Amino acid sequence: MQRILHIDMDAFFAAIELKRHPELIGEPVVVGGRGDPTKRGVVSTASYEARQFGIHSAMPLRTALKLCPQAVFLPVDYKEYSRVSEQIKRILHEFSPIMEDGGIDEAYLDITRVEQPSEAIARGIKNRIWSAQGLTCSIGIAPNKLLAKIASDLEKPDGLTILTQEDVPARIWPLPAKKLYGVGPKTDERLKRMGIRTIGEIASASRQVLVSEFGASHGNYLYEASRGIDDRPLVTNWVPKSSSRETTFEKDIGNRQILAETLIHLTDEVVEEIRKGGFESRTVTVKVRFSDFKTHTRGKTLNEAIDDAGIIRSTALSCLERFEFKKRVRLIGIRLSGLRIRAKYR
Ligand code: TTP
Ligand code: MG
Repeated sequence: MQRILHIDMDAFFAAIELKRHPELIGEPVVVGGRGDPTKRGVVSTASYEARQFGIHSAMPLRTALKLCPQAVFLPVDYKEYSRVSEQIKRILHEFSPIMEDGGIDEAYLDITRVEQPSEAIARGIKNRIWSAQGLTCSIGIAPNKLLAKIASDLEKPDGLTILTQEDVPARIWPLPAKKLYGVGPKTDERLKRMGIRTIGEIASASRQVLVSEFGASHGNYLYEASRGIDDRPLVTNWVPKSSSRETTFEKDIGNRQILAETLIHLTDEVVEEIRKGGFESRTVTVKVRFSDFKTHTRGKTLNEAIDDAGIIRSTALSCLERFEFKKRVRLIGIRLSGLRIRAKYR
């Protein structure tokens, strides 16, 4: 039996903003556009406090302002949210390398072969994300992607829901039809006209009726999905943007041998990191900060991605050769980028 975990961060953009503005914790907070509710723009997300006023994603900021004039409006800082997202994905990837990136704040992990009970894995993930990022998430674990995603949404925020196939009638069937992946507004409308409002009511329709109404492909899908049946595999598409290490010397260094040895040491660490993740890299970049704080990089892109420590070491050393060492060095670093999933894991 497969075990699929779906994770979705709670009020993601708003939660990140609250870390920067802790004085706003408990207030209705809306993140959207440039943060000016009198200007054009839509709500990206709202804190759970703001949601109580009826504010939700994709609503015009002006409407949100009318619903809750005392709400605090903040601009979208997509760069920061992507950075945090990347950190979270790195954490998740350590729990299982079979991971599908589901968007900025969600992912699926195949934990079938992780030797721990489901609940312990979920608690472990929640604790790691909380201590590393100060953010809460909701996790669903189920025999497939379809049920795992529904499960992660059932007890938001800070939820943890484990579903088995046997839970489908009690936990899934009472839900509105639109909670089923693949039931958009159009399908939902047509279902309503057929007198079908819940997932359970879809499940009680015959395959024949669903196929004649929605066509073979979508009709058969609805028939099976409403029973919690889903055999879509995970698409292991996530790769970190890069892996890097750097170190600042206690005293500025002029000795080339020490620089080379330090670089090799850092290189071995990043190579170990990408190998552990099952990745390989095409681009090696060495960074040097001189005693006057001027920072320069030298890089090389290889013809193909590799994870061979020897070749990456010699590439890094050849990059180091290309600096002019007129001044002493304060910091040295290495970055491996152009990462991809190693052939044998694809
Ligand atoms: P969601 O996971 O849908 O929402 P959320 O994380 O804010 O809240 P929840 O606790 O219900 O999961 O989306 C993740 C982020 O994506 C959200 O913080 C902002 C962004 N987003 C938009 O910018 N526009 C949208 O319409 C939606 C739905 C999300
Ligand atoms: Mg979310």
